[in-house]
Amino acid sequence: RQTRRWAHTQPKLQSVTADDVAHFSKILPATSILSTLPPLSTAASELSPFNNDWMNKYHGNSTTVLRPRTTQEVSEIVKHCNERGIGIVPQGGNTGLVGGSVPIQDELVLSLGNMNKVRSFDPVSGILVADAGCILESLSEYLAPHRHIVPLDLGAKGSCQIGGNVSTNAGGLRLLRYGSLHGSVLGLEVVLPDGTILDQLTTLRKDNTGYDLKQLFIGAEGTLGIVTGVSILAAPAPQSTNNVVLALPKFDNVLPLFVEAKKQLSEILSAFEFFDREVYELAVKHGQGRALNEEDIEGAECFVLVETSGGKREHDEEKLNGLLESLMESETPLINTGVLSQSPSQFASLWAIREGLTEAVSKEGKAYKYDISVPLAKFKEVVDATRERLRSKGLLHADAVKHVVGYGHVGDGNLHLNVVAANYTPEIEAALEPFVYELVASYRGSISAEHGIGAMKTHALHYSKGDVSIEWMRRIKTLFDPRGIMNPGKVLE
Ligand code: FAD
Ligand code: 2HG
Ligand code: ZN
Repeated sequence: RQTRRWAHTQPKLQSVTADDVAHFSKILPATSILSTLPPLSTAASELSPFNNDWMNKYHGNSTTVLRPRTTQEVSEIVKHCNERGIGIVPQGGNTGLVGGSVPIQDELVLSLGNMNKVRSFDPVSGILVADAGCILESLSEYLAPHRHIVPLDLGAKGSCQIGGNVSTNAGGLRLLRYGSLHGSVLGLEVVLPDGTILDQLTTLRKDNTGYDLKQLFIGAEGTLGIVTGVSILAAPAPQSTNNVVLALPKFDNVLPLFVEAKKQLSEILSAFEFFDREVYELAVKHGQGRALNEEDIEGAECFVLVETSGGKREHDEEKLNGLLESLMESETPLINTGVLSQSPSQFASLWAIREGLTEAVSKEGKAYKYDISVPLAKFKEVVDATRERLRSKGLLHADAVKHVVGYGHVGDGNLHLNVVAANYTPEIEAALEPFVYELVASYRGSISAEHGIGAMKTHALHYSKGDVSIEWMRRIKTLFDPRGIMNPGKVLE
């Protein structure tokens, strides 16, 4: 059990009973209900994928999972739960990394997976309207023949849902180019905690008619309502994309390289992703992407994946080759080598290394994940300081902490500090927290750049938010959800 703190501070909630299941059976077909309670008596193992998170770090004890197909069904379920005081955990693809998507105790899980239809797409404006349960990758596949792309991409694309992406305000690999979901989401349909349907599913680029309520639900992690529909501005598919993995002799070169890449590639730079040598080795060990040639990466301390996306192949290649040549020919080269993709499969393979880091880390051991914003220049300092901290506590060895690694979205100032341990233990957690949060706060950084607060960081929110901000967050929560049924124990303690 990770935390039960919320139980002391939140309104008392009710467990789901057999009578509730009977009520849900009037709203949903039996095939949309999993419940260990009679009369269904589903085997607990069938609920296991909904009760345990992607890392197998957070474990809930829900007896009942509902899988509605329509917004109306969601509304009726939520209305009943509100009347009865039953806690609800909205669940998308369950790929979240902060324990937000699984129950803390026995809250009901409302899984959006059956709401998976594209509602409309306008190829002229590029506006896509979809059910919240659409899987991100299926939306990309839907848009491809229309020569558009979702303005969001992440390693979990095969499982995560657009509603989950919106609810976590996921950042990912395209943020550098397309900005955050606060900009590209145009409208939302949300079932509020009393069951009311808030229809803000507009398809307007411009709409200044007072408070922009939808923004509250972007990144709310299911604590204010259930997102059932999303209207999002898709981007025209680039005509030409290239990528290159650059091997750097030392971390200090990352920032000058970023400056140079921005200067020379300007409008075609679409990603600038960093990973250190140690995590690269884990990717190779666990089969993520194709290993780079040994001679290409000899002496490399870290790597940067640069992607370009533009409108004309010759123009883009000329710019990228120009950058590589100038980097190699410089008197004090910033890079040792660059591995440039020469085919679509090499392009995919280079991305597979970067996108596969999370999976590689989880295959290697139990990961403590700190998803932080700190000044770019401090990335290495944070990783090194954390490693030293663990060493000084006698915890840096194969039976405790095996690796301390860093990777992430340099272009967005977002470092993923991962501590890979043999097991989750109180000693390791005590060595890391509040140490990491204090370090981040000392740089006036953010304790969550993209994954959210979930159940993991409710107690640490104050490292990034002042008392006044937290108080107003509480007031907003109480205004929307006075009975505290929506994802209890998440975001706010
Ligand atoms: P879930 O995990 O199911 O839920 C996440 C949170 O949103 C929970 O609090 C849940 O209650 C809430 N929620 C879900 N659906 C709804 C809904 N319809 N209405 C209201 N609340 C809802 N994140 C990044 O930001 N950038 C990355 O690059 C990135 N890469 C990842 C790579 C891997 C391999 C993995 C495993 C995760 C990664 N993540 C990344 C984490 C990221 O937060 C999720 O992948 C994704 O955004 C969550 O979507 P989901 O559908 O899985 O949501
Ligand atoms: C990424 O950027 C994701 O790959 C996951 O946000 C980060 O594994 C992590 O900690
Ligand atoms: Zn990330």
